[in-house]
Amino acid sequence: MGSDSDYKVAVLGLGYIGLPTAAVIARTGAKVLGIDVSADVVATVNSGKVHIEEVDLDGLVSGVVARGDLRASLTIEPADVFVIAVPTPFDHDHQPNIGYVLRAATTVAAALKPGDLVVLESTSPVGTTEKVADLLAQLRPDLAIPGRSAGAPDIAIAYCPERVLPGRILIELIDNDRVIGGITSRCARKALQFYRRFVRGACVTTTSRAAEMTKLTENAFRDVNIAFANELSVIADGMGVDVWEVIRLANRHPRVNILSPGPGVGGHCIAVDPWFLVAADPANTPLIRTAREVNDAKTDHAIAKATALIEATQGPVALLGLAFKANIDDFRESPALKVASALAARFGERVRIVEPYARTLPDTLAASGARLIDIDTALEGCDTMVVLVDHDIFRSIPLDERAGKAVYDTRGIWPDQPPATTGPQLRLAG
Ligand code: SAJ
Repeated sequence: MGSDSDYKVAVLGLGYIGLPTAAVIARTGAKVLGIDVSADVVATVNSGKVHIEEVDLDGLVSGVVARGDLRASLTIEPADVFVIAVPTPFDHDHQPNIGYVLRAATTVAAALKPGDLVVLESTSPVGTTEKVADLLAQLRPDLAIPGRSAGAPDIAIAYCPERVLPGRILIELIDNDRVIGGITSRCARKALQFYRRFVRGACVTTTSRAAEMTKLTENAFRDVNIAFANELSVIADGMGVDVWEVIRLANRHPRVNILSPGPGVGGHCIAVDPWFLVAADPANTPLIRTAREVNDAKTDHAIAKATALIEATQGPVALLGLAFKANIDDFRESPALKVASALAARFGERVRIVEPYARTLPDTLAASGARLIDIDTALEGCDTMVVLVDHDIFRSIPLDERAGKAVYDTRGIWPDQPPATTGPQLRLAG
């Protein structure tokens, strides 16, 4: 392996996972090459800047680029380890699309040499790492591919899912346990040596198929549990019971731990990955599929409730938050954005958006007449409020500043909010 500065790692895909991963590995002193298909991303990283917001990532990237340990490029170069961290979206019919993974593997094939390790980190349907091995075997018949050629393999191939939480990526990249699945156990051991260089959490080895399914299972577990909370919120709403109080009380049971209802599930992982399990075995995934449907339906429920509130009130309405979850600037697959778009399309200029993590409104929202304002202007000028995201800045607003307002709080951040005094009977929870 040589000294650290001879150790070369190529990371394919400089997105939310690839860029932090590349920077963390570069911090260990290895020479890291980040590959991306976007010339803008490559130029940004090479200038020591970042194109995504993540706590502390800007300082880390500027440091490792300045030291010459991280460099970005549009083209592949030889390396000891190739880490694939590209998107795996689903198509319109919820079928997983591994096209980017296979394209990245094709890129890697051109640079492979005996002794190299290829690791797939992208969330993938079970069996994808084996497809990568098949593709490499086809493209590089000169190399002995593990599980595909007789005799000692020339390279190692493994799957190691990322598990980091946006907003805590740099911490969780180091501290979380990692599941490392090899095409063979030798491959898993090779990959284990690589991850031990920068991971403080435990690294556990298994097969590539088990590791792939583990990743999908983790996100499906969370989706099913959020669906339970969302279903409860709708039932409680119909019964006139405060769901947040019920959950707080039920969670006092030593073996009950209910998650939080909200306006639906967003982001690029939990709302997507369970479909990979459903697509693989539609007949045996009624629970996982239903959870997805319950969480998507909760967004429609939130739109209907907010619509009823806004129709029953007058004047400007403040919608608090657009991000897919608290304290981040990521609006991908955001249920808050979906609710805001539906309300802005219907109520146009009455709608004011408060989103401290946005500098401007997305075009469709702006075109409908909605305006971006700050939280103080909203508190002064809006008697109707819909809480869509539980950003800390909203949570910390004391009761005396929101007393007398008509509020629909989809996140339960203001448990002390009294019922609205004007208009029809307005319920707060759900
Ligand atoms: N949400 C609720 N109620 C809750 C918890 C979350 O409505 O009680 C909503 C959030 O508001 C958000 C969505 O669910 O819209 C997802 O947020 P999240 O914080 O649960 O998860 P992500 O998407 O930010 O990150 C998840 C994590 N997976 C798990 O916790 C099992 C993370 O560890 C993964 O690395 C990431 O998916 C991924 O990349 O797969």
